[in-house]
Amino acid sequence: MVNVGLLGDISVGKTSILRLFVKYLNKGDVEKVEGGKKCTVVKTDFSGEATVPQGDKEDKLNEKETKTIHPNRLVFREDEGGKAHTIFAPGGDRQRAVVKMGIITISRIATQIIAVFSLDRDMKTQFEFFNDVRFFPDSIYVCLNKIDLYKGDKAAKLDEIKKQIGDFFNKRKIKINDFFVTCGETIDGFDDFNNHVAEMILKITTSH
Ligand SMILES: Nc1nc2c(ncn2[C@@H]2O[C@H](COP(=O)(O)OP(=O)(O)OP(=O)(O)O)[C@@H](O)[C@H]2O)c(=O)[nH]1
Ligand SMILES: [Mg+2]
Repeated sequence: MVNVGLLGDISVGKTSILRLFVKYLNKGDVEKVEGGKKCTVVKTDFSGEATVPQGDKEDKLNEKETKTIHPNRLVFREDEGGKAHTIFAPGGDRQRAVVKMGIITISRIATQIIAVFSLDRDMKTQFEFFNDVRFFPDSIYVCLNKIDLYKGDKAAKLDEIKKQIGDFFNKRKIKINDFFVTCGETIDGFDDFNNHVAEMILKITTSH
């Protein structure tokens, strides 16, 4: 049994990634991806998702409809062998005490961490989020999300961003096991990057 925590700054796409994986499980698509296998949803809990009040939409990051207050959760089972795994996706708005409590709780109980970054905005504030997280395993996984919104010379710039992230965590004596480049929304032409979401979660849960 693996407990995975999806951690990252506000609106990087943690909940979208979890919802997309649930869709892959429900539609049986999880068998079709690289390293795919038959798995079944045991339980989902997205009740910690709250509608963003109009008044809170003053900045660009809050233009979305919902934000996570209490951690979202998925429990699924590998059909063969019957192992169950739990994925937690707490909110990213660490200025709110109740959200921050979720982040701290999940960072303590997760045996594997996926640090999620969005490729559509500055890395600095996204790093600041992780300065507040005190409990980390010795090694983590990194997800670079919103590849569809990433402009510019992809290969070269992605290497530079991976290096920055590696340096940031290595300074804290945290090793990076692997990077995954994903798209958390279903957008034409980005199916492969949707698949990467399922491949990432399967790889992390079924390899431990
Ligand atoms: N274009 C694009 N949009 C995405 C992608 N992933 C997520 N989004 C959008 O980004 C916004 C934020 O997504 P969420 O999944 O709520 O982000 P979050 O990290 O869970 O946010 P908090 O829990 O509130 O911190 C939503 O409007 C999503 O539709 C992606 O890969 N590409
Ligand atoms: Mg969320």
